[in-house]
Amino acid sequence: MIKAVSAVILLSVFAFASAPAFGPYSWIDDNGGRIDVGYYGAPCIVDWNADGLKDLVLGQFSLGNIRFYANSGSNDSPNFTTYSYIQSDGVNIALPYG
Ligand SMILES: [Ca+2]
Repeated sequence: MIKAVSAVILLSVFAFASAPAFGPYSWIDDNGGRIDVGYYGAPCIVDWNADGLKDLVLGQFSLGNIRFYANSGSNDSPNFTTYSYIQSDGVNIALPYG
């Protein structure tokens, strides 16, 4: 039994052992201007509104708010025009900062 568990763990390690590959960085723009949240920006690419397009969810240091940029382009060529703050019960979610 111990050998079987060890084999499963070892196979799991090999299945996820490949290193991530990163390309060169690029700036993300909205309405032709560079998105800038100051410092300590925390971006996440996720289909937040479940429309099949990957959106940008971006934590910002200032006020600890979280921006949501809906993707109006495609997954291969995303387009972000404006943002709204993610809210809960009509209130902007704010995480501790500073
Ligand atoms: Ca989406």
